[in-house]
Amino acid sequence: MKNIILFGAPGSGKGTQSTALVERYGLRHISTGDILRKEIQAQTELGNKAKELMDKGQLVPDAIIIAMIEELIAKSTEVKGFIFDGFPRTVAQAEALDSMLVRYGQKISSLLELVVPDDVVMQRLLLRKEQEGRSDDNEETITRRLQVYHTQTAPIAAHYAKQNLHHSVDGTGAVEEVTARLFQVVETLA
Ligand code: B4P
Repeated sequence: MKNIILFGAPGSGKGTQSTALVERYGLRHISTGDILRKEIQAQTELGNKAKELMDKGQLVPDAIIIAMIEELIAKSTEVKGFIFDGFPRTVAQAEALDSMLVRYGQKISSLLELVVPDDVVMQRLLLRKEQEGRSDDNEETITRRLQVYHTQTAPIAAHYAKQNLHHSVDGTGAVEEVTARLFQVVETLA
């Protein structure tokens, strides 16, 4: 099984590139951002709590996210592997994911980091605000999300580098160019 973490700053192209990876390799896509946005739309208790935090550019508590992922993995039988998009976002989430996978006789195959400078990310997300109107895509919240990324999320790269599972991929340029770079790395994975 291939279990891939697609990693990077907000707006680095995780959601965009997940679609291409899922199509090519038939992996099960798990996007915590998408799951949370569905909860918000359905106005569940979790959704209301998540909206408050997401609109401030903060992370949803680890315990909630970890329980959500555990349930999804338990339900996903007969899959070729997973593509984790936007998860893990803290080292605690990464450690919980590692132990969860061990319980299912699985492990992470690779963490693919999409490297995109902060100013490019800012431009992309402001453009998405115009196109899709996501409430967390305004300048103040994006700045906060980037701070949270650099302090709480970026250390995850070192966690997987220690296991020789970290690969950096240039996330700038056209979507198709980035996809081609990702495919090149995935082809080298066992
Ligand atoms: P996410 O939904 O994960 O949102 P994101 O980080 O902004 O990235 P996304 O995948 O949507 O965007 P993409 O880079 O593809 O998280 C939202 C919030 O949910 C978080 O801030 C947090 O509060 C909460 N949350 C989610 N997961 C959590 C967790 N595990 N723990 C705690 N809290 C969690 O694309 C961005 C834009 O760039 C798009 O418009 C796209 O079209 C464009 N784009 C992509 N590639 C491009 C390219 N090569 N060139 C030009 N534009 C490009």
